[in-house]
Amino acid sequence: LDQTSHTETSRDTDASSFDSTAELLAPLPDEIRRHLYYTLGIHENESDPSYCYSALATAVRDRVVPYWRETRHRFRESTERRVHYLSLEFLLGRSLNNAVQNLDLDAEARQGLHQYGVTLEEIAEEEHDAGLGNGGLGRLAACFLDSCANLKLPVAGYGIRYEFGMFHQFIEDGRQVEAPDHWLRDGNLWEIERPEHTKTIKFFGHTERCFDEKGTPFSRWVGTHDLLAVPYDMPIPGYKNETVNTLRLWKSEATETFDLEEFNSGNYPDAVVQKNNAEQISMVLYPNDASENGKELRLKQQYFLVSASMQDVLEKWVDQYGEDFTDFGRLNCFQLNDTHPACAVPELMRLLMDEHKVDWDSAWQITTRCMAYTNHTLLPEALERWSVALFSRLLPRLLEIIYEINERFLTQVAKKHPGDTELRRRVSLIEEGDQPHIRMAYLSIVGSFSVNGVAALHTELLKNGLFSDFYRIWPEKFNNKTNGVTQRRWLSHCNPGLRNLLYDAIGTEWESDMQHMKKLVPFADDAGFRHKWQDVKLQNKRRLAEYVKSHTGVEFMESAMFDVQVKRIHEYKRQLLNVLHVIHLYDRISRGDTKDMVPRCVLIGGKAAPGYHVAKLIVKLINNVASVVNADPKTKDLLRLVFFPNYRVSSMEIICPGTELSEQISTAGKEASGTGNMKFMMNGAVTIGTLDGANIEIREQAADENFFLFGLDAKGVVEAKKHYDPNAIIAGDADIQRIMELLEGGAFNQQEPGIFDLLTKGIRSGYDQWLTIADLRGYINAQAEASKTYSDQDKWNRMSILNSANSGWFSSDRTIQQYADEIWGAKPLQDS
Ligand code: B1N
Repeated sequence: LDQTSHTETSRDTDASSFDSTAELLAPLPDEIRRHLYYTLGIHENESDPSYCYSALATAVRDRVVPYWRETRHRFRESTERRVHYLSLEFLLGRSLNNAVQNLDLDAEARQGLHQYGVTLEEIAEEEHDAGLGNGGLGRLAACFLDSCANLKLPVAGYGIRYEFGMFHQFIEDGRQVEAPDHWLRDGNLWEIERPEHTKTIKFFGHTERCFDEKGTPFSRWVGTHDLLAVPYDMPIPGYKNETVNTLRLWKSEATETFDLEEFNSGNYPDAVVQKNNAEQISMVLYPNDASENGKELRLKQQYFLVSASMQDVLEKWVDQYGEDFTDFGRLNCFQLNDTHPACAVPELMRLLMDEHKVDWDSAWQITTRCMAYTNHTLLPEALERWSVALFSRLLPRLLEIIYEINERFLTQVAKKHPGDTELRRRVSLIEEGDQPHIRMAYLSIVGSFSVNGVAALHTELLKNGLFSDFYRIWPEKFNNKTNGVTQRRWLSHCNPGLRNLLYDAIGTEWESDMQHMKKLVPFADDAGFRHKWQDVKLQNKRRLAEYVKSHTGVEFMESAMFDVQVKRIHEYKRQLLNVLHVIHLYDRISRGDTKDMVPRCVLIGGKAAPGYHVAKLIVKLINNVASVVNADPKTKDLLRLVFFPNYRVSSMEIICPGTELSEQISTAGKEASGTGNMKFMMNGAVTIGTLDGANIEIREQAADENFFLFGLDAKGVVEAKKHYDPNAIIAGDADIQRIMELLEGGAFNQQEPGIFDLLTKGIRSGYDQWLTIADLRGYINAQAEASKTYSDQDKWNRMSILNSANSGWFSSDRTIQQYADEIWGAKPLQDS
């Protein structure tokens, strides 16, 4: 035992019976005052919202800490299986309200703030979003941690403490402009630095072949450039259950000896620059959602996270069990959030063999017993491949191990399928060619005991498409875990009006067990209840309209249907299809075809990857169409379009409660799951969507008549591509023809001719991968159906209630229970 872990252990043992510290704390209002005075040094009458935020957050954190220490103690003492969720992204959003809600401190917090003349809502706005993720994949990791804590599961998250999270999006002249997101500028009250658990990470250098006393050969990785990984822990409080789990985020720093040579040679400035190089690794989140980037720094980030986290887990193991790794695989599980942490496979092999003298066969047995891989995308451009050349320079020892894994795997394949060299070429971990590449997905499959997709359709497409060779080799590895979202943030917290209505109607159990939402079904037939339901929606629409007005200047009419599409901007998600429909409505209004037209307010929001030119052009188009539509007096009371800037977790908390129609219109077979679709459903929005990702399951749960379906299915898409002729469809459909005439005639870019040609040419191309025109007629018709339904408000409210009532399946508690039962074999931590 080294000194630090020893003291750590004995300190924890001392604290075994639940701590009296909690009882030392005064009532929350007094604690807020105390922190204002003593922690912040502020006089009562100098307090402003930002001081109040700090005082309340610190007081709430003090309440979290004893549970946190207690949970960590139980985690360390437990002899059950532990799970480590490895992810390059955790899109947490804000923490204050989450902690207040989960520790049941709402009333006390409001009472405490009262004397300073601020509300909880106002001061919550002071907190910067923790935007350490791009979109669905990162937010899923955050929802999963919340559910693990709710279920008292022994799960720790491991990620990177990016200095800069997801960029801030401004719109200038209709175009996206990026600005850095320095979320840590005002400090982060929700983290505790743990320098005593710092790890050393190696890069570069080379390997040497050596022999031990018995003459057995082994490899040594030498001549490396080392840097430090310093952990910062964030608390993940469970819902009113005295459990607080940990998210450990690593920050990179230079070692003290890092620059010794430079210093000694008198090159002080260069030495300081070297230090900066080390700190670069955790500097910024790569803003590419579901697209490849292949940059050296990104691979460094991946290995940095993986190596620090694996060392951390192994160190705790050795503390508890010594150098005997027999049960390591049985008692540990690493869930890989996509292939981004796939280096975990060779890194665990390396640590076991090189640092702990475990032989290859035992190390491989242990590794494949504890790795589990989740795939999140079928898009070819998002499948990670790293060039062998880069890998051999940066991580030479890992490359050696990957080659050996591959050789043994291919030998095994050859034995099973003798003579099938084509199969061996297809499944090889190395893609051969001028520049050979490592296929990270294949490495993850070979090294894991479980491979899962994130929605039923997605998993089927993995088994029978992308990974079919591997499915034939190991059918037992493959399984589905349909995504979910936490109802604590995405219903209870963000929609207090609906929460209170639900409390009155069906009680409170749904907050920790969403199966209870089913009790709401009979209320759909209760006219009085439907009325209350509609009233809550109206209040939420007003809140959203104010939010839109203050951020864009555009007025939403409260009686209009609120039609929303918020998600990353990507061609496959087809924001373009949405715009084409808006242009269609605008065209009808222009022609005076407004009989029975249902007023609509359309909101589109999301970020485009900075290097994704077409996505950025789509943003510009949305803004230009919005300018023309909103400025035309004829659209008054009938149609509004806005592009909502800087869409993020905290904006979704206001957007989803006020949404009536949820746009989930990706080309079938392309959206692995989607999770925004689930948040909208919980909040009573009705979906207009394709048979893609989790939409299919949403429609099954809500029933067909409560979902507006259109478009080709995944099979139909493959079929249609063989003879796709968009120009023929356009020519044969007068509405679509007029849409294209408006677009191509420059109606939305009079001052900037030609700027949208790339988009219109794409739409007209027989090679348009996203089949925009193929689905447009169906989409327009489904939209008309939605409008018609909306004009019967009673019918609409029924659909809305039934969507919410049947959304229980999409709780991440259900998803996590399935991970725990079917993959991890994890059980709740026992109360002490
Ligand atoms: O993961 C979500 C799914 O609900 C979405 O359908 C899916 O698109 C999303 C590389 C990704 N897949 N792949 C990514 C993110 C960042 C990156 O650098 C790929 N994100 C998804 C949750 O399952």
